[in-house]
Amino acid sequence: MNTDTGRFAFLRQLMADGISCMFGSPGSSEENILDALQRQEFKDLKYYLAYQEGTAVAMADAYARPAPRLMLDGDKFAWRRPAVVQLHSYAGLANGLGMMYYARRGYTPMVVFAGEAGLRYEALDGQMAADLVAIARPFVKSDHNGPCAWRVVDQGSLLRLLRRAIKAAATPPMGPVFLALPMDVLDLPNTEQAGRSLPVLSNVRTDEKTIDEAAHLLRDASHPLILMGDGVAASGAQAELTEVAELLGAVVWGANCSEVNMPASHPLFGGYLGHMFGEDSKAVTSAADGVLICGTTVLPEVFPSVDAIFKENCKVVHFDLNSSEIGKNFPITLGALADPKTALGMLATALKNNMTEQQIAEAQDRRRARAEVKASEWTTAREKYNRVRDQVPLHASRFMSDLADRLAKLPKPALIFDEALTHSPELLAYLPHDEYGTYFQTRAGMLGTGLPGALGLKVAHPDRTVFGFSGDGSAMSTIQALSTASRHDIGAKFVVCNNRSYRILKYNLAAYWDVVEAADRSFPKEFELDRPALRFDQLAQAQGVDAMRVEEPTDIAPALDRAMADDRPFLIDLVLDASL
Ligand SMILES: Cc1ncc(C[n+]2csc(CCOP(=O)(O)OP(=O)(O)O)c2C)c(N)n1
Ligand SMILES: [Mg+2]
Repeated sequence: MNTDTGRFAFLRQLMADGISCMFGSPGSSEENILDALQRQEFKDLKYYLAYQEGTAVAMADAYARPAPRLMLDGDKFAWRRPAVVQLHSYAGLANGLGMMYYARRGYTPMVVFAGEAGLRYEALDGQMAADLVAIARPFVKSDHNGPCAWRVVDQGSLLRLLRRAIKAAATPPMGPVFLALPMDVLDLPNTEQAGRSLPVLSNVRTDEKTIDEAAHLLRDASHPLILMGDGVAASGAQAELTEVAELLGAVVWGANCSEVNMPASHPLFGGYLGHMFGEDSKAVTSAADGVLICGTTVLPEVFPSVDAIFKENCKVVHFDLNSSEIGKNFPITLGALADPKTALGMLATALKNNMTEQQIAEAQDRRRARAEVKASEWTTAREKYNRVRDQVPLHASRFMSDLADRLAKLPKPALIFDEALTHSPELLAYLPHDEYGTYFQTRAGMLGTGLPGALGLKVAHPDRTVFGFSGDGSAMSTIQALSTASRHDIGAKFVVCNNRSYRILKYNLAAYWDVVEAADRSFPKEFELDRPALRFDQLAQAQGVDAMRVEEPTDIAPALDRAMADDRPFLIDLVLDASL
């Protein structure tokens, strides 16, 4: 067999870039690649089979999010390898699009490719013929030249385009990119040399004058605020952000924030602004007179505020690697294209050099006051949770508290994927995420990320304990991820928060009723998931994943014993109180 054709070159290029696995769901138009993958030469390139495309992309997203920067032989600097996803023609690609959007909003480095029957069939409009690049375009990362989606039409440019895809995905601001691969192009001889792709070094530095101006604007604020997002984690700038917050005595709120961008236990971490209502966020943003925005979009709710979110004369500074987010929706005072890590480090130095004694004292007072507020909020919450400790149906806080006791005994913090949705506040209360790269939330309003998300994290960190939380509604949309877990023996632990409803939709509708002053306030029956009564333990067992149902406080310990006993996948069907 001629192993010098494109399909082999394609896989060699992935290996030359240090890519060690891909996630996918194959079809006939990718069969030549799957066939090539069987060769001994590619034994270190592992293929994780997903049973639906959404789960493939969501797994890949979670796999890539905690990926470290790697400096392999031949690299000029350390960079994050993108996750690779194989989808099937238009049908598989279309199924994966929602999760690609989700990856884009989180700056996940990802190369998605799909096969086509072949260029020779172009005029025949055969079954499955579709313009894959056009389908992918709205869902991939864009750079100055437009959406990063390409089709390989000549065998001489297969590796050129693959390396371009890898480069684009891995160059900050990172994101998913797409490549269409006609089968016949991959079956032609390929003489391109596989070699290391070259992402663009993007530790963009802004000048001292701009930093000094930012320091000047911010140090004068008496109510400083920081809005942060996943661009901070992508740049590895958490320590620098925390230092700036401490210097300013500024409360930090997450916006489009689904990772550990700052330790959650820190007195100055305020929480998340939420992804639904701009008016809720405005209560926080409009109280500030000096705002630093870093690594995020302002503001990303489903129903954002159309009117000004900052008060008049508020000084607003924005540092970002994504220039299109700077000053996008609301006017700012100063904005600069800058890598968050570098800019925040420089800003911390400028603040240390320039803050007056009085400004330092005031910042410390704000920090102390905030610590007291946070401690008292936690005392109130704990009292509330203690009152419902033994109730049946279970309150989520009881399970989270018992789980936190177990996880505290681990030598290294567990990794958590949080799609607990309406039960996420209880999770966050008992399992505050402090270590960078240990906590990941769903984002961009995407449903169904919890189960595949736990899998992606466990593939990335096989040596760590991984817990993935999902709502019951959410779990139903990607339940087949459990088959991937048992097939590949990926030892993630899953917790389905089974409240027999789309509970979040009820909260959101109640908020809408307030806006429209509705008289009739009964919830649509479509928000109830009680018929059929879903047994997630049985759905897991049917896919080869061991499981237990937890209904009462006394069920929790045996379930956690089983979950923690070995490194095999395990699911807990957690039956919870559904009241609002
Ligand atoms: C792919 C997708 N489908 C539908 C929705 C709309 N949606 C958002 S939250 C939600 C219900 C979530 O229910 P569940 O997972 O049970 O969590 P709970 O609200 O009960 O905590 C739905 C249907 C969405 N955001 N994304
Ligand atoms: Mg639910």
